[in-house]
Amino acid sequence: MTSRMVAGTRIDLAEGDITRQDTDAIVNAANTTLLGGGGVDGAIHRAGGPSIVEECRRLGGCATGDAKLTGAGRLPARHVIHAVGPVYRDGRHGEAELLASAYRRSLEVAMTHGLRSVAFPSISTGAYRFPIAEAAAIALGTVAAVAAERQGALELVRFVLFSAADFAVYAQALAALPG
Ligand code: AR6
Repeated sequence: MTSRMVAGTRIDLAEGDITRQDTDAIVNAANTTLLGGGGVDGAIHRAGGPSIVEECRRLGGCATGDAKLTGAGRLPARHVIHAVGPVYRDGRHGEAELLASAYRRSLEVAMTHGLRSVAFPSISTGAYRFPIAEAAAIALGTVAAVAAERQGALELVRFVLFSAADFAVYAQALAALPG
């Protein structure tokens, strides 16, 4: 585990499984239907049980770059924030902005509900094929920017990386953050 304080918010990096996190919310790497899928999405719905998809059905989907909140069923977290990252094409279709927006909207949804600790997976870098080094810089840069704007509103933001290789990429991006 690696940690760094940024503007009153602790940013943690951990290697592991997002479904095991006991933060106020965990973030799902969802798709626009919000009706489930593979990867993180499949793992969250499997571990959390059917109440999550039942709630999702009532939300009417979610735009790319946006995020919506549900309960967390049987998961140790209290809430799931379903965020939709972009499918990576060639980097010229607004992918960077949409990825930053997915992180920013997730944090806004958390803060709107008074949630102070949030765990993220590496959104868009699996099935959606976003290059991970660029994605890590966007993810951490966006969290640092929101932490600076909203001093103290977020206690902990944890990135839960699924492999040692992904962890190493995020560790490098965290060390490269200014300040
Ligand atoms: N905990 C943490 N990270 C995980 C876990 C887990 N349990 N499982 C996978 N990862 P992905 P995306 C990593 O594909 O690229 C779904 O079908 C994985 O190794 O889950 O945003 C949705 O329904 C990778 O590094 O999300 C969408 O259709 C990262 O999490 C689509 O996939 C993200 O991989 C979204 O694709």
